[in-house]
Amino acid sequence: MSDGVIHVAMLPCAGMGHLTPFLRLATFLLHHNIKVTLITPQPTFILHESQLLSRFHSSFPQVTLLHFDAPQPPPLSSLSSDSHVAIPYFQRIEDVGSSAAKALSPLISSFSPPLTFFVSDFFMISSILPITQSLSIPNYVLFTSSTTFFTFFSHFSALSSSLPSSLEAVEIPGVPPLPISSISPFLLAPNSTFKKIFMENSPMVTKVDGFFINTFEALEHQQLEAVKGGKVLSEMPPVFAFGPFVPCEFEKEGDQWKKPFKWLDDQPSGSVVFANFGSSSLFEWEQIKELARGLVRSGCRFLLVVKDRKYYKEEDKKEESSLEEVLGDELVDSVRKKGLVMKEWVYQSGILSHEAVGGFFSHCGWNSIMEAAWNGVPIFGWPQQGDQRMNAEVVERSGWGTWNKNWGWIGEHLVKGNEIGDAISMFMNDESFKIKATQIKEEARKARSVGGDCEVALQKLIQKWKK
Ligand code: BUP
Repeated sequence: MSDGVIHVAMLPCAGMGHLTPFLRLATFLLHHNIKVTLITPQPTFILHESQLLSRFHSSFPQVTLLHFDAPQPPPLSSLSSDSHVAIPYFQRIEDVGSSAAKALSPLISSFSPPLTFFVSDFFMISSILPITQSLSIPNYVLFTSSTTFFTFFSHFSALSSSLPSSLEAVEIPGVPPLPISSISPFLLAPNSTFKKIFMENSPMVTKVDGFFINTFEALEHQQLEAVKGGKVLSEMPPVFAFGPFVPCEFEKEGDQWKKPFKWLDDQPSGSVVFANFGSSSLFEWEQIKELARGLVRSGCRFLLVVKDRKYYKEEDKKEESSLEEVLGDELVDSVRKKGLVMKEWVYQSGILSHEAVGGFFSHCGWNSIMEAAWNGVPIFGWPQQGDQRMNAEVVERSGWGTWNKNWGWIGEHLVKGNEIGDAISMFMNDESFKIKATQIKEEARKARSVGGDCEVALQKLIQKWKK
């Protein structure tokens, strides 16, 4: 530390689900007078990342933005229809890690003021830690998923040899057994890139200076207690629950974010189910049709955001597919009677805060879950990949949502409209989810209030960094 300035460098991996929580954490640190340098790979994985970064920078010009080059995998839009959408993403994680490992040392050793600490991404611990250690810079890691998934991640290398042959569930000390069916098939496969990333990073958990997790006590008390109390791993470094990360103003995109709000403003309070499934859960057209049929059948008002593989061409303005092309004229007509369908990026955290929204039909990405918690919106989960089934469990266990375990991983089978419609109708009419979601919101706000858990934890760290 120099002249009392606390200086952090932060390095998110790829994807909005990683960049967004890094920027929200950066905002939290900036509000506590911590100097922030942000180091990001170029080009970004999707266009929205670079747009979000530039809006963040306009809001906080005092932040130093640095880039390093990382090879860009083929765009999602170029995938053949039988390739899994996650594969280019796994490749991207690997590429960002190895590029960062080459670029970082000269970048950070000359910083002025020198770095007080570094925050890296949990997918890149093995690439970054040797560098920060060689420069004697404390290395904290932002874990961008649930604590539940963290217990699994930190045990992964020990578990992995027994994973495919395990019976029904995996035992992790101090937390409920984890059903094998909740583990991504890519982590059960013998040679996937995703598994390799986990195998490289999971053993490094005990070597870092601490973990920041976007969660809060009332939501994951048992998991946090098990992690912090050394039950999950006896040599666990300090773990700080800094969530829920609060959505920020700079996340609004130009005037475009206003589009669905005009429609939402005309809907009765709590009547709308908002369906959005993340940036990488790209549905086939057949599934999008069933989804639309299901929402019509549910009888609820709905705001549906759809992204198919062509979405990424659209993003690059290479190709557009109209709603009529995807759904057909007849379905478009019935959809328009009750709903609004958007084929573009929306201001999700803002939509979740709109009073017309009474339920969230979600892929259960962790940021999405935390945004729903922040706004007290019940969740019907349709987890598709990665950590999402474990995240859906967190919601179900705490009583503010549910999910259907038979719907499978993305693309495994077609989920029919009648099943979707009946599930959503039951969900939207269940008052118990609403009551519990309101309590979750109160706890979420308390955790982030002045004198709440986050503030107390950060102040303790600031005292430590100042020494
Ligand atoms: Br899609 C979408 N608008 O239209 P998660 C996402 N988001 O603001 P994960 C938007 O992106 P994947 C959109 O609010 C959240 O902060 C959303 O993170 C925002 O998803 C973030 O929910 C997405 O953690 O999957 O697991 O990273 O990358 O598919 O979104």
